[in-house]
This record gives sequence, C-alpha cells and structure tokens, in this order.
Amino acid sequence: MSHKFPKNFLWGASISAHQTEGAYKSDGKGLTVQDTRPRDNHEIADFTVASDHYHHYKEDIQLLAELGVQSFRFSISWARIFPSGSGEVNPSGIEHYQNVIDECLRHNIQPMITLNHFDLPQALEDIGGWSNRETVNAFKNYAETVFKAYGSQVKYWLTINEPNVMLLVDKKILGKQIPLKEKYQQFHHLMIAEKYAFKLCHELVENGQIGPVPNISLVYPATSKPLDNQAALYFNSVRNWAYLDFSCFGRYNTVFKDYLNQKEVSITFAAEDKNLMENHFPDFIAMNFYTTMTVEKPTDKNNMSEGISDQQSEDIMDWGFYKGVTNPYLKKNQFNWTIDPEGLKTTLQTLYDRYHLPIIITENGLGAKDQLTEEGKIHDPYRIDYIKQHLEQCLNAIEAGVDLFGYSPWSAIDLISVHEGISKRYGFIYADRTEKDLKQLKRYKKDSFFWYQKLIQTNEIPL
Ligand code: BGP
Repeated sequence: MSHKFPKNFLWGASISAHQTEGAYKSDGKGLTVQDTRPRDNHEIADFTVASDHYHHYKEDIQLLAELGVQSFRFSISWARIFPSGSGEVNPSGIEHYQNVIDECLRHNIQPMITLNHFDLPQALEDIGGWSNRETVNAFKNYAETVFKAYGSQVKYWLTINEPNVMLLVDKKILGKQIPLKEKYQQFHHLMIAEKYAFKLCHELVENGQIGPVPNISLVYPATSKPLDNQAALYFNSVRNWAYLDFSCFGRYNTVFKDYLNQKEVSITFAAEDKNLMENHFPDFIAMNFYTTMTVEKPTDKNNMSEGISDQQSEDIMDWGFYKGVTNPYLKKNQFNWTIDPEGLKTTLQTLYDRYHLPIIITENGLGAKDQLTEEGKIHDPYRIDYIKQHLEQCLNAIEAGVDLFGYSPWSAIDLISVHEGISKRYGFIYADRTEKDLKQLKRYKKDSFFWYQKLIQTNEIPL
C-alpha cells in the first residue's frame, strides 16, 4: 500500500463558531439556542467564552498556517449576522467574518464555511425553530446575505452541520426533546433550507462549490439473523441515507418513508418544494465520521427508554425497529465511543457507490483528556494513532476507487465539546483553560500538531 496521498489532496482542520468563539454577546450578536439551552451539567464549561477564538482568530490562523493546512473549516454564527435571525443585518458581524476570511487568505488558507452549526438564533427558536416554515425563509435570506458578502473570496461552502445528529440527539444538542411528528417536519424544513443553499450558492458564487455535511456512521447488523439485518437497514436509512438521498437524489428514501408511515408521521410540503428537491444538488459530500454503529432487532421493551442518549455510542433504541448493541470486535475511546478505522473505508466506499460525488471528510478525530506538562508540552500519541489509522483507511478507499479529495479533522484547536465541556479535547492546538478557570487561554502545540504538520509537508503518513 502506498502511503502517499494524491497531489492536490486538500488538507484542512475544522471548528464551529459556538464551540470556539466565545464573545457570545459581543458586537451586537444575538443569542442562539446554544447560549440558552438547559444544561444538565453545570460543572462543565459553557459557550460564553469557549476558546475565545473570536479574539484570538489572528493568532489561531497564524498557528494553522504554521501547521500547513490548505483549508480551514469554520462556521458563521447566524446570530452575529442577523441578531434576530432575520431583519436588520449587523455590520459588525459581517466585518468580523470578513476579517477572518482575509486573515485566512493572507496565509493562503482557503476558508470552508459551514452556514450553520447547531446554533440557531434564539429569536427563530422562539417562533418554533425549524418547525416553522418562517425559519426556512430566514435561512434563505441569511444564506443569500453571506454568499453575496463573501462569495467572491470563498469557494467552498457547507450547508447545515449534521441535521441528522441534531434531530436524533435533540435533547443533548438542542436541550429539548422534539415530539416525533414535529421532528420530521423539521427534517423536511432543514432539507428544504439546504436546497435553497445549493440553489443560491450556484446562482451567486462564481465557481462556488457546496455540499451537505451529515454525520455518517455505517450501521452493522449485530448478527446474521435476518431481523437484525432489517434493523440495520432501517437505522441506516433513518440515520444516514434519508438525509443524503434528499440532498443528492431529491427524494424521500423508501425505507425511511415506511418508517414514517409506521410512526404515523406525515409531512407538510409547500408548493415550491418539489421543484426545489428535484432541481438543486450538491457538488460534493462533506462527511463527519467518528465511528460505526451496530444494531439488533429489539425483542424486550422492558428497561429501555426510547431515543438516543449519545449519538456516537450504542445507547439507542427505537422500539419495533432497532436497538444499539456493543460491537465486540471494536475498541472504545475514553468517552465510550467505538473506534472503527476499517469502517471508514467501508463507509467511504458505500457513500461513493451510492452517490458518485467527490467526498471530503470534514470531521474525524479523537476526544481525550490531554495533559499540559510543566514544560508546556502535550503528549497525545493516542490522537496521532487514531488519525493515522483512519488516514490509512482513506488511502485504502482511494486505492479502491473512491474520489476522496480532502481531510479536515476535528479539531483545529481545542473547543468546548457538545456535552463534555473542555475536558474532552480534540485539537492539534491546546487552549489552556479548565472547565471553571479561564486562565490566559494561551495556545500550545500538541505532539499531534507536529505529526500532522509533517504529514501535510510530505503528503504521506509519517512512519
Ligand atoms: C459532531 C459535531 C461537532 C463535535 C463532534 C464531537 O457531531 O459536529 O460539533 O462536537 O461531533 O462531539 P462531542 O463534542 O460530543 O465530543
């Protein structure tokens, strides 16, 4: 096996706005659902300061330039641009991201912008969030505004981060459980909003390329029992394919439709939806990948609560359809997430075979409790090992014919994990703070920083 990546392979690193920026009320920013969501653990850091990337962006981008990345995936906080989700534009918000983009370009780093990453403006949540069609209209207006503002400089765009995980793990991510019927109306609205983003990007951004950005975890059947295989079929559809089939084929997946019928969920379409669905498509698929999942057909309703308590673990149950189980062949990380590098190759092949679109990995990485030594070092061989194993499988997938054009792991810099605070770190760059003590938020380069730097320089996995 060759250890070299194709010539033009795009090396990047990723973050999101609310997990890094802080400055949650500065310069006219409105509140978002991430600022207001109820938290069940107040011992962990919230998003008010995060890694203070809002004030450190120059230093952070300088460090990314030293790391050698060619692209930087970040999200725009919608509520900085439109504090109330729609209405008046906030010029300071426009200016902030203009500065970030300029700084990237000055260092020859291509910005890759996610339009929305879990942080819906609270003002829109107050009118029903994604259940209300008005939120689609507000998103359309927001997308149009940022494409017009930055489209001459930014060519890579991503739509809405992980709508699948957001809906399936609603309680953890949004702080509230969405009733099932409402959940799938939200699905429809999110996917229609995405269609508008495809359309507007192609109309307004010259040479612009845009892709959906779901979290894909291939689902395995627990055994060769036919009913376990059915369970995997349903969970694959509900978790993965329903979203990408909508984005890439413009239709509701048949298995997903059956799932909705059995759940007695019906979706309200607006007059323009059919046309939007069937005529606007992505240029590539951006995929976030951490793990795979394994399910069986549930047989005992006792002691099981419905839903998913953690998106990346086996803790899921949907009575009548599927139930997560531990995969005995795979190891887990410190936070109980299953690690499956070979599953990445299979996932890439499955995705490419199904959609025939170029793929970029926009998240992949290891959350761990890193230690800063007295000498200012962070020894994180476990992260290097995780990324190395996954990149080997990327090479295998490329060799097997998959058009994988880039890798942008999670995360560029330490950030506040969705529900584990700052203790669960992902970055190549350490941000010195604890859950409670902000310290100076000084940046340190981890061992993985130097490893990834070498990889980018040589375009091959260091031995
Ligand atoms: C993805 C999200 C990210 C990120 C990552 C790790 O689902 O897109 O925002 O946080 O998962 O998850 P966690 O923070 O729970 O460890």
